[in-house]
Amino acid sequence: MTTVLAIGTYSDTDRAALENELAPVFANGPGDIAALPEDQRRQIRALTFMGHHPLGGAEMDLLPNLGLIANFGVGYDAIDVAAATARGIKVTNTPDVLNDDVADLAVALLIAQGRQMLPAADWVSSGNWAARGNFGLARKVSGGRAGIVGLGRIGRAIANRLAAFDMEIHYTSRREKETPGWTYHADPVSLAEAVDYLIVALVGGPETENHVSKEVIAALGPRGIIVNISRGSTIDEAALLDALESGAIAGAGLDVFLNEPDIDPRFLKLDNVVLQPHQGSATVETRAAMGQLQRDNARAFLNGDALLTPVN
Ligand code: 8YV
Repeated sequence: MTTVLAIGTYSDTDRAALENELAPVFANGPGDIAALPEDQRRQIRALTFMGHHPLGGAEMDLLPNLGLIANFGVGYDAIDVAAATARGIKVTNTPDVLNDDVADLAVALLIAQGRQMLPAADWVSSGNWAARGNFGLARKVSGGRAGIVGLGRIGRAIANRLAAFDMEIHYTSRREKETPGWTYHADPVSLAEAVDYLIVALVGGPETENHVSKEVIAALGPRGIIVNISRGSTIDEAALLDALESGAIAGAGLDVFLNEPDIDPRFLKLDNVVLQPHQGSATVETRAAMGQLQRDNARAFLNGDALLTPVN
């Protein structure tokens, strides 16, 4: 009897591991649940979920015996956790195992934009270096002032890395935290005024929507670079595009967007950005660890054991 439904586009390795460990029925997205035969839907007790399409109460109601949604990812903003809780459904995620990779990418985006690595690489591959001489000068990143928006697990991993670059660390968070002397700002406008680099590491969801507002972006100023490795929804994207187009800020390094993967075409015309296709956790090692934790949560639930990383 199939008791597990696996939703999402899994890697071949994860798909094989899911088949081996949980023998699930597969579906591409939440929109495909309704098409499963009713007797199969009734058997489902655990759902392994991957992706960013909304999973709400209506979909949960199609699975009357569902007791667990095990998310592949630390961010679970696609899942209506309140609706799950109201139905007695537990939700788990995959925290910590991806902190290093996401923090590495944030630093890479910051340095890539600050040091103009994409245009400089083009300068070499286009033959301009030999034909036209040296590429222009970029800007120094080490020793600069960095503002971390959201000092959770990933924000802290980013701050630790930037501290090793001798950067002055400022942060904003729901509350002041214990740090090795980093400067707390109660609001993001005051944070943006104090720094040159703003690195967004918030959780997604309605609470943080447009947290990096038009005012925050304006406060960062014309030397400012914004890095976002969280969710597209955390920044007022229209205001960000306006600021990048007008030069109100210097540039951005972005891994996340609204409406991924159909991102706003205005991004494609900019020459002051480094864009990534939501790659923060996308290494072989980390994705394997995330998949393992997701399956371990599902198995624990099915065996009646304590969940490893519950969120409700
Ligand atoms: C995604 C992520 O889970 O962990 C997160 O919150 O955004 C990513 O690691 C991954 O892209 C799979 O959808």
